[in-house]
Amino acid sequence: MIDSYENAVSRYKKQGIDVEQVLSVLESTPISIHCWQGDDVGGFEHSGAELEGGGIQCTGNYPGKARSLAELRSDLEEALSLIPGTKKVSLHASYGDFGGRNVDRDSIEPCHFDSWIEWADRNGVGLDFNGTFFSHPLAASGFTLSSKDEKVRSFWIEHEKRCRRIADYIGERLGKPCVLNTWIPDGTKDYAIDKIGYRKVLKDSLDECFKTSYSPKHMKDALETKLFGIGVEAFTVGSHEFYMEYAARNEKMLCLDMGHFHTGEDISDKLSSILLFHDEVLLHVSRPMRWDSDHVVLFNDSVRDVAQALVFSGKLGKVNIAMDFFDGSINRIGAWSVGVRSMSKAILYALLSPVNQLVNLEEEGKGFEKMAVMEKQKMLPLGAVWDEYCRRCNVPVEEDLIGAVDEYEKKVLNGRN
Ligand code: RNT
Ligand code: ZN
Repeated sequence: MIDSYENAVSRYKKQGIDVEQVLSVLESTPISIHCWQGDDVGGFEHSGAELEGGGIQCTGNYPGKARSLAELRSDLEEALSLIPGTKKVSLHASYGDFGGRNVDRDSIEPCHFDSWIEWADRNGVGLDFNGTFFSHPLAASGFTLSSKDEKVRSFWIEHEKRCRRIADYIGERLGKPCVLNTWIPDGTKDYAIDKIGYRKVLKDSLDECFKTSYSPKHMKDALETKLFGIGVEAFTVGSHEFYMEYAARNEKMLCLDMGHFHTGEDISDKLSSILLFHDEVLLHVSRPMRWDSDHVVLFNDSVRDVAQALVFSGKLGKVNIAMDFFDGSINRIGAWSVGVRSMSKAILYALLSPVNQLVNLEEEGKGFEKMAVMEKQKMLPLGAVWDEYCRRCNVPVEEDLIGAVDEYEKKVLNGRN
């Protein structure tokens, strides 16, 4: 085993790559793991209204779904033990610790997240946060922050303001910035006429929400753009262009979700443009299949291209990498582990690229040679480096992953039905 790692180190060294240094960059690059893969984006509000109001769909009913905060935390701990490197956990507002009480979205408080902060501290992870603008009766009209109904709009403004205060509180208590992502499902199924009207309402709502400023040491706002959703085919208020402009003019971070563009669009290509003008970006790593289907992420070409875009632009440290997928049809801990590990493999692959050599060949106009070097990289022993990384991080190597997930299923998940 060690032999094959040493052999890999010397093969990469010949390409001018220092594998040890690559592993230390990889290990210190945080990946934010979304809590919502554990319970199919249900949340634990006990309001009985979880499924009303739409906005998000998760399909599949594989047994063993987390039914409480305690179960979700136990599942997350298991997933954390299978994923190498520095980790954060991304929470939705609907996952607060409400102690069995009905706490509506316009009444959530920082104290509802105290037990998560303590949990995160114990588990050595940071926390990120998300406002929950879906699965609620006041989201049923298809509009939240862009609603023309003042009652609906002010309810969601209050929610967003509270989310910002909570994110600030989390970041301050954990001593690491908490990224607050805002995604709203607003839009229409069929052609909308007053598009500019809805967008003006959204702009005004955001202006109102962002009146309070918080230290970026504690919290950072991100705005997630989207093309369309099921039931919102014709018009999405918070489109890519809308948020590009809003974020640029108001110094907010953009959130790019890999499932939120036309299927033929190259997400990786967007990053170097955005990162030239924005200091940071939030990435939602996902695997869209024909639409924004949120399939479990794999180490496929588009994820590899995204990782390379970050490394090639020298902006890896400026990108908040977060996962966003949910599959209820397979073992959910397995989904987390494969999905997050795939992103980590992609970053490793990108870090092992001979960037300087490739840039030189490009500048010399040596197109064939550049292509040949990129193809050669595909044949180098990436797997041996990955295995060694997993061993050092004390997580299962590929061969042992299924066994570890199965064991937890037998020991814990099967007892839930
Ligand atoms: C929806 C967005 C959003 C959600 C999560 C649950 O299309 O991608 O990020 O998936 O907030
Ligand atoms: Zn997303």
